[in-house]
Amino acid sequence: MEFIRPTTGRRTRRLFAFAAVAASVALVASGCASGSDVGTGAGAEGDLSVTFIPKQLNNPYTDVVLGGGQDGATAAGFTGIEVVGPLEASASSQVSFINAETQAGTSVIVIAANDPDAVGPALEEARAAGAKIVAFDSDTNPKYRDVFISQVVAKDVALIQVKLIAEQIGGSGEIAILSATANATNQNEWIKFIEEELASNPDYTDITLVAKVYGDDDDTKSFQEAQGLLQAYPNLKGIISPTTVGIAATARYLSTSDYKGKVALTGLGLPNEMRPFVKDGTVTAFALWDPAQLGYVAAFAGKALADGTITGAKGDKFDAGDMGEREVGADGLVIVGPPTTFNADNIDDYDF
Ligand code: RAM
Repeated sequence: MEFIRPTTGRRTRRLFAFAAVAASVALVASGCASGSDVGTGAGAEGDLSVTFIPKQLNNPYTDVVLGGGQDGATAAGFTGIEVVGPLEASASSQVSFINAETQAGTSVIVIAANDPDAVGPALEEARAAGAKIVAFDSDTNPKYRDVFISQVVAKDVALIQVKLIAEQIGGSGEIAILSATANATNQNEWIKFIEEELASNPDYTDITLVAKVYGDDDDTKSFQEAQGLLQAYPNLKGIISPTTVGIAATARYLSTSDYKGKVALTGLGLPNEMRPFVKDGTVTAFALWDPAQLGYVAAFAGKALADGTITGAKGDKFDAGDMGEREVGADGLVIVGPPTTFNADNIDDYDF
């Protein structure tokens, strides 16, 4: 299987990458366990292997991230490339997959943590066996990984969502957050910054956050949580859902309810999933980054760690192929790119 490099502005190539990976992940999900070897196979002396462990496999966002990841891993020169992971994003669901990689002697594990600490002991064992650990999307406790590849500056993710909801509700009223799982590092960091911004920015004095609920990145549960919010808070004016699963499920609920066009919805969504809800007036604007780039840069970071050209120290620089040279910041943090806001004017320019 070939993977096409994510190149900003070349939408058709990206669509192809997404379709290819969606097919591979579908194979994984319907196969016996939750894994697939999509590379040329490791084994020969000196070969480097990488395994991606996303939060969960049955998530369209994950498919796009892994498309970039597998493409980046191929371009970086890994000879064994695998994707394994749980079908739901519970805290300890990734431990058995990490243990299997330790047993297999995998060179690099790239993981989006469902819980910052639950994966810790297993990752420590993997490291003791020689593996390099790249966290991406959702960080582990920093002591358990070499670098964290973050899609954007965490605070910027929070600020853009607060700004969008404030605009959409006219600057005052009750809002709620519909998140993914309660343990997810990325979600909790964004929510912390959202709460801080609401509390400290005078522009948002008249906005009240009344509830935080968790759809667990499960479509049905997210849909039900959205429904529950609207019933429990009759004065609710807006919902922020910083998860692609949550925002799509909430939009689906709103779109056929009396709340359509009356209760605002923003957050982080995939343009292809959100397009119908932007076109039908359920959603005005939402944000995201390019998920394929996240996986792509993570693969190159893993290669640089495995080669020993970086250790994850501040100031380390590594080549990230089409994404250019990247620098490691404080606490092993690597930032990929800026967030984009999608609305009726630009959504048709994106295909992921
Ligand atoms: C969901 C997941 C993921 C997050 C995106 C925005 O798919 O929770 O971790 O980064 O949304």
